[in-house]
Amino acid sequence: MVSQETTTQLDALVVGAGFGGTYQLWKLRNEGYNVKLVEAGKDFGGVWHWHCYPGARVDINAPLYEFSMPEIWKNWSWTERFPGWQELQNYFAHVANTYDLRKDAIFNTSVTAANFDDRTSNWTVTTDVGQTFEVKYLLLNTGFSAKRYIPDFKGLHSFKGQWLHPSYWPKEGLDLAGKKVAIIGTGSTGVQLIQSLSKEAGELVVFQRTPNLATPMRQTSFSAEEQFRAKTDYPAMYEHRKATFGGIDFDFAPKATFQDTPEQRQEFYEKLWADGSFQYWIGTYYDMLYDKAANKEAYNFWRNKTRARINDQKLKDILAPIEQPHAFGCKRVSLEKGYFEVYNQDNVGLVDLQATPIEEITEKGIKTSDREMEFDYIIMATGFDAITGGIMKIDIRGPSGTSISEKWKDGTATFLGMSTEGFPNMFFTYGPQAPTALCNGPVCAELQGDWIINAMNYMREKNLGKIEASKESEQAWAKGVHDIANMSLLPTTKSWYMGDNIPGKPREPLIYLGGVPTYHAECQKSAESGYAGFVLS
Ligand code: N01
Repeated sequence: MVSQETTTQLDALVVGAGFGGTYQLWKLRNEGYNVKLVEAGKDFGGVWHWHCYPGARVDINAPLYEFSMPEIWKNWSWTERFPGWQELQNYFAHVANTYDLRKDAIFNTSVTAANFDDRTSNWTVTTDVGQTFEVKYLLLNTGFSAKRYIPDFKGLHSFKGQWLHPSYWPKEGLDLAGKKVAIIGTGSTGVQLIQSLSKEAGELVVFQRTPNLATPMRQTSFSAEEQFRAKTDYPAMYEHRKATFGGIDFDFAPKATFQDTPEQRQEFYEKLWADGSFQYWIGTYYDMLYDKAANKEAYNFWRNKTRARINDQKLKDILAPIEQPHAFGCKRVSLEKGYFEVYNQDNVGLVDLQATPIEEITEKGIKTSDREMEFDYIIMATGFDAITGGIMKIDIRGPSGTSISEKWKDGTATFLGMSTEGFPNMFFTYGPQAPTALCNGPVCAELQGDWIINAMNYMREKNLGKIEASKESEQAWAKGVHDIANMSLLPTTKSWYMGDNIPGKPREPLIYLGGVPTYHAECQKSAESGYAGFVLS
């Protein structure tokens, strides 16, 4: 029995203060719900609260990467096409101040457990600082990178220097001048850090397991005047981004790779290369993610461009091998600024972990199969238990007592990538079996947030107590997600999109590959037919 004195009663509890949670807190309050938000960090920002390592910046261009509410964008302008973490934190502060959101946010607090009581149709939610909430709706906005991943390296804790995961970078920074620094991992975080730390560290050694097929970021500065002039077009831009595959401002080209002659293809790739950003892969031929030969063409173009930037023959073969290492676009393509030129510097070294794997971390540094190297710092840019980790690390139990971790231990099952059978009145955003990491964050935060809140409004209007995905709808949705992924090259590549990066995690497509418009249409289809696929009572 929950004690009334120590329990806060709410209509909804929002977990997480990134784009998803921020949007829901604002919107739920507007719709008259009694709501609070709980966040592990000190403020709004989500990944941008945590990811403040040197060089951290978004790789979706402004002003696409922002909310569509006029009172926010009319009073905000960006200084760069790809803003850095400080500017993104300032943006979240602007949103929080505009709507006075902090009065309903509880920071420095993590949700540890949630149990559903079938008699009351409420969730009892507890936190690591001892608060208890009794809420009708549990809204998880934990994002895809809430659970850090540190490989279980033998001897890690014996290291006498300092090791850290980049999402715990000290706010005051690290003084790396003259220091020997190791970075393990060359994902998006690794690439950004390597670019920055190569300018600071005395010596930087990169430990690469898989090359990052990164493309150039065409960064530019923005003036407030330019943006002010463009603002009349913003409402149309927000509508248009919802109609594109990735929630951005362009789409796949409406032609297949081999419809063009080799000369036309080269010209097309050159145009995308000069244009930069994501365009190189989402904007390329529509068959690039589905056809092996088409994908290889794209890789070969990337490889030739990239090898020309690296001086040393051996380094060329490790960073941009002649043989295609994996399908282009099926592992996150990062945007880089001078990343490959970094390896031409005298203070930067590269260890190919495929040839000489790490055997252990020693007191002094890192021992691979052929030598031991000494370091002052080891940076673990080794990623996250992506997409599902943030949800599964909470002990969430539905009416049967089964936990979400037990339910998903052999693979995820969701309906519309926002709900799962056996867990009534619980919704999640930016989670498994939704466009998630292939969707521009604020776009999916708004689409999914609107859909969830409309469902809650429907429940309120009809005076209903419980909404839960049915087993059948969940099975059909999972099958659809798998079928689309199996048509693509995604399963041919080891990546966190497939759960490959965490030992023991089931291998499955964690992302809905049908694109934002199709996803949105599926969600609307259910809503417009009285939430078909859900059991309402
Ligand atoms: O993590 P990752 P991340 N031994 O999982 C390597 C977003 N993001 O933090 O590829 C040796 O991508 C691993 O090697 P491999 C973005 O969506 C965006 O970099 O598995 N190495 C890989 O190189 C991104 O995708 C931005 O062979 C090991 C690296 O560690 C997501 O966050 C910036 C290892 C992990 O790469 C995660 O990116 C930053 C081991 N045991 C992040 N285990 C923007 O630009 C792992 N690795 C917006």
